[in-house]
Amino acid sequence: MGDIAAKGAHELFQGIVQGSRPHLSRAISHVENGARGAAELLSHAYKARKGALITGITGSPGVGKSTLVDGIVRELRKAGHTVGVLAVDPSSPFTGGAILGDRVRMGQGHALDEGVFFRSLATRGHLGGLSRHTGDVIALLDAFGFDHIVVETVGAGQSEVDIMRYAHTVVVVLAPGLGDDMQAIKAGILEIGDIFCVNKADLPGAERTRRDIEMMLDMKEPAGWRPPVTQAIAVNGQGLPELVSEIFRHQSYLVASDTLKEKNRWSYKAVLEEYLRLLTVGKVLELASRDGGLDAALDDLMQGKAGPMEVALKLLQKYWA
Ligand SMILES: Nc1nc2c(ncn2[C@@H]2O[C@H](COP(=O)(O)OP(=O)(O)O)[C@@H](O)[C@H]2O)c(=O)[nH]1
Ligand SMILES: [Mg+2]
Repeated sequence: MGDIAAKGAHELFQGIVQGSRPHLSRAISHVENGARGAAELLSHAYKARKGALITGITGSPGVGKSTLVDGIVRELRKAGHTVGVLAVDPSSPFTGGAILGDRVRMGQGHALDEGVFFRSLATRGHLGGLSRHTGDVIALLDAFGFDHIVVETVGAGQSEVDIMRYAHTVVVVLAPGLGDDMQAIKAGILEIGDIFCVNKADLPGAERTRRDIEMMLDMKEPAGWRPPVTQAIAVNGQGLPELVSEIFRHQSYLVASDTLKEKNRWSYKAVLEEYLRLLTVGKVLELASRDGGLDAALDDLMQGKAGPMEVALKLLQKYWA
């Protein structure tokens, strides 16, 4: 866990706005490791955000998200846009490190392209699939000046809801023949998708899956935006131009309907919630575990001397000022 002094933070920030990728990489590492000085760096970065369009890609493991992201990046590059890609990986419960597969495999085809930047974040066991630092790293990428930011996240319950708060456009990826996916849809994925993509359309059942989603969308109250259901074969790039054109169409819709601002405000609320949690819960837990206060509180609970509300209030009074 390195420290960056105020001067270091400023220098890193200068490097970022001047387009230095090594500076960007280092800044992300500092943020990920919670280095001292990261708060100052981030404060610069948030103020210098340039307004990248942010697309979230979510869905069950194995549906082809990473492969699709690769194709999306290719299409965005063809259209002349620069892209920052953030893959939020499930962390191993033993080491807390990101699973290496995606880190190595993703982005290989773009290794020499200056207009693309790939990075994975470990989730570090944070509840939901998103790293606690996702919002901060998005701000760094935005300050760097990418036109688009694409975030891939594991589709595991709460994470879909979390990513929705940082993304302007959420693409829910499904694959044919996965009963689980239909379960997931019932569990709320339907609510968060701005675009649905049935990937692996080379496998049997894709059309059926597409129709199932359309039917479920039919049952919803019509709102301003009807999520399109696209099909793709990510491994050979089929359907990718259509998917990317739907992403563009959704982003134009957000601007035209004036909901982009609303979305940005909502995503700042998510960021603020993270910071408030860090300053309150994080601070109390850290201080109380240093001087035995946490152990004492747990003893009280274990021995039935006090209820959780009492104990929590006491901890707040003692450690949070
Ligand atoms: N048949 C088929 N396989 C695909 C397709 N897209 C991805 N895959 C494969 O599905 C597996 C999982 O892909 P990956 O992109 O890692 O999925 P993720 O876990 O959702 O990121 C890999 O072996 C891919 O090669 C597709 O369109 N058709
Ligand atoms: Mg993946």
